[in-house]
Amino acid sequence: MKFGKWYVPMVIGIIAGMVAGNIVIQPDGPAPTMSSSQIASAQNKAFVPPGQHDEYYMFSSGGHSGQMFVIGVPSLRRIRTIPVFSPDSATGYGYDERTKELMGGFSWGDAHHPSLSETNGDYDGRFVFINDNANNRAAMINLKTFHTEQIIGPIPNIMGPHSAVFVTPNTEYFMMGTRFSVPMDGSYKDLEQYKESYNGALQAISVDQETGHMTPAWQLKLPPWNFDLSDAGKGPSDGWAFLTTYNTEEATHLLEVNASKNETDYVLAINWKAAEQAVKDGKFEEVNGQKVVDPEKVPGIVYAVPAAKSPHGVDVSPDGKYFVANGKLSPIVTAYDFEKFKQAIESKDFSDEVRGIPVVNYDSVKAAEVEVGLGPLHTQFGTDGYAYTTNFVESTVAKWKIGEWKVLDKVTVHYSPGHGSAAEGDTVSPDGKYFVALNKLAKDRHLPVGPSHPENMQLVDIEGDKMEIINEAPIDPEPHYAQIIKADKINPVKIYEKDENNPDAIWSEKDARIERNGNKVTVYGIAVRSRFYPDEIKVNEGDEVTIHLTNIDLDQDITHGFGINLYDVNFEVQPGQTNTIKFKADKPGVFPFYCTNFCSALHQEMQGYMLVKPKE
Ligand code: RUQ
Ligand code: CUA
Repeated sequence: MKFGKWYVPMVIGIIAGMVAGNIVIQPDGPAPTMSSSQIASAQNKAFVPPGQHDEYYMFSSGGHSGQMFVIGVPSLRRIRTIPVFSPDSATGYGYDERTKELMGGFSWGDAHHPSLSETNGDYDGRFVFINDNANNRAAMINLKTFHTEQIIGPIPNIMGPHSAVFVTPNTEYFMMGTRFSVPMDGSYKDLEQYKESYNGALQAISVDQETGHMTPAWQLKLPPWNFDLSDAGKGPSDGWAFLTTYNTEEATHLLEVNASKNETDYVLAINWKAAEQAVKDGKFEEVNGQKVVDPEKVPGIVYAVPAAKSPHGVDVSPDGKYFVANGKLSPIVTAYDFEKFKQAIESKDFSDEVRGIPVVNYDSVKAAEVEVGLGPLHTQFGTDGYAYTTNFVESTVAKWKIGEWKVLDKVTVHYSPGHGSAAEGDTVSPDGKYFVALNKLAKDRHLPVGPSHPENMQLVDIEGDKMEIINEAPIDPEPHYAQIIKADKINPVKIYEKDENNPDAIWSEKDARIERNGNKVTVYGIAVRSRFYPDEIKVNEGDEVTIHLTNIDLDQDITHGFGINLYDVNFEVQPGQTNTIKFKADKPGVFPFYCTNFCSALHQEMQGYMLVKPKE
């Protein structure tokens, strides 16, 4: 393969840029970046008047907050935070029994890439999935309720599933590639044994089409490299997944230098239908209860395609004909022609083999190298083959076009964009119109709030020839990726259906009661504007208390909370919902409980007493 030598000095500059950033903070706030006519036009396009709804939902990862943010586009208003991997005292997430169990003993997660469910390659508005890079988990949020319904993991044999989650076009699976390599069986091995005893992995998760429930399906054993991002093929490339690699140097220390030595790393192209078949044919090994396929022993599943220098994102074009690797340490985006890739593997047009994986001849499959700018990380698509790449180092978004393979426009963003998200921009039919740059640094863009600043989202109008920034908003750490879906594709329920079969629920105050069985006390309670039944709960010190609470206000947005003073207990019941909390009455005394969620003019009266009788 021939990557020109011209970019080598640039790479050194890029590495320096990655470290230092290229931003000078203005002591008195930012220099004006818009003229008054630009401001007027931006106001027209991005303003959503009070009482009107946004045209799109954006589902954004909350990064190491562990949560998911729901944001309106174009207003960029944050509408909701959905608790996923971290507790949320406001909603009682992580406190009530259901969500405590979901969290599985962890108190945080590192959410990176949301993925909306798809039908025929288009978002269908049923579910959204997200990975936890820290604890090898994935979560499913049901978009009927906007509640996290399932979390799976920690999944054995994988470590740091960063290149996740990206659903296949009919949500059959999503794939999770690992950022870290470890001894796959979970054993202890010294780092000196890295090359022989450590491995990366790809985890396929299958999805139940009715419920959205996730099941670990199979795993691929991969070389001890770092796998960064992935994307699923579509159309002609359906059945394939693409995965970027870095640290093919297999370094274990000072990766900043030692993982940047090779001129090329790879995109791995994975024939997941072949992997599925291998599992059906029994060509796997069972490791910690997981089905592990070793591509060295089962050829035809994994191929490597050279890519310039530690590529970051990999993105499949809407028509599925190209996959593009974003250079990160090289100022190019490389587009590969999927048809040529298939021909190359059929005719065994390989230039090399690495760890038993055939390396496809770069020049045979490359469609183009697009010089997009410094530090390209991710690409999203618009209509008619337009593509938008975020350049981290130079703080720009570059617009280019499939087929023309050259930059047509650039807009400066503030500052250092990671991912970008275009309206339905990774589906088979992107909408164009909006692109949100998810900038890692805000620096001087908002009122200063101490040494650390929020992240910064900027809305770019991509309808015309020239891109234009028309809105921006600060956001808590940390949107990695986000997906933007047309609002009318999502139809949330207004209340929880009354579930007469739930043994924990009661629907009339006449059924409210406290049952005792030895030292176990069970409360069947009701929350209704503006009282609790019962409003006196008398227990003995040391009792195990279970409270089932049903909100019988079948009325949209009338949520009640239930907090007990000094008992570290708070949870909520949404309209029609039954929730359960368990705790030990280990402190004797008198403890008021009260509704924590403002629900009516008599909300302040919505209270009661828990009396904990001391041990004799
Ligand atoms: S990564 S800034 Cu966690 Cu998605 Cu590219
Ligand atoms: Cu119920 Cu406030």
